[in-house]
Formats: sequence, structure tokens, C-alpha cells
Amino acid sequence: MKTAAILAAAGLVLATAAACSNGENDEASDETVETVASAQTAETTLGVVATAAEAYPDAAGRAIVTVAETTSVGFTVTGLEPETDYTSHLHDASCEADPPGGEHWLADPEADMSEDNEIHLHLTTDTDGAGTVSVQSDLIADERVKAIVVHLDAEGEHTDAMTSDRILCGDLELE
Ligand SMILES: [Cu+2]
Repeated sequence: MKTAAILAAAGLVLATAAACSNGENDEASDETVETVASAQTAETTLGVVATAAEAYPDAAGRAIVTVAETTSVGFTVTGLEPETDYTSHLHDASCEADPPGGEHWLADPEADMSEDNEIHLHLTTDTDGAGTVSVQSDLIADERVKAIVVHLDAEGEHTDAMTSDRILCGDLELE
């Protein structure tokens, strides 16, 4: 009887988790422990990486990441090329790394690099080379996030790690 009770309880937990993930109902949520991550915010100043210093002497920016039930990332840049497309990602190493920011942060480190497994932002600058962008992702940024990097927009395959086109980098610290 004890075993049956445990199995029944496990079944209830699984059923509750499935219901919550669909966002349909939470009437049984008092049967489970709520594990909503406490919100945290990290801010950083973006600096020009060494390889871009000559081309972008005035580039600068500021980024903010807020992690709660989703991850919100936003940044503002100035001093870039006017009316130009840029891509930004959360990265897994500090701006001191080589290349700055290391590789892309992957929500599932065992899965491949893809837009679905990373947090991306796409930005087109205005006529003054400035811009602001924000994105909200269902992926939960964690302590493996170490930096945000702004690249010239990539041409070709996304799986290119884009080591040569980094312009701005800012260190981030999440728990
Ligand atoms: Cu990147």
C-alpha cells in the first residue's frame, strides 16, 4: 500500500507539472512545491573589443538582463555604423576571454547552437548609429551567462561562432 501511495503521489505531481507547463490550470498547484526563481537583474556597460577599436572608436552601450519567470534582455548602443544590422547574444565567458565573451550561452548545454537554444537580439541602428532593443525569452538565463556581445550581423550559417565580427562586450554576473 505504501508503494501504491507513493506512485499515486508521483502521478499527481507529473500531472500537475504538465498542467502548469501548458498554462491551463493550477488548481492542483498546492500539491507541489512552487519553484519560481526569484527575480534578479544584472547590468553592464558595453565596451569595444580590441579588434574593433580602430573601426568603432566611439562605440559604447549599456545592457540590462532581468531573470524571473522569463528572461528579459535589453541594451542601448551608440557610435555604431548608421542604418546597419547587428546581432547580440548572451555569451558564456567574460570579455577578458579570447575571443571576448567566448561562445554563445546555450540554455541546454547538451544541445546544439540554434536560435531556439540561445538568447538573441537583432538591432538596426538609426541614422546616427544608435539603437535600442529588447527581447523577452522563455529561456532562463543562469550563472553560466558571463557576457553579452554585440556582433556585426552574421552572414551565412548561424552555427558560425562569429569570432571575428565582435564589436561590443559587457560582463554579466547572474546567480
Ligand atoms: Cu554572440
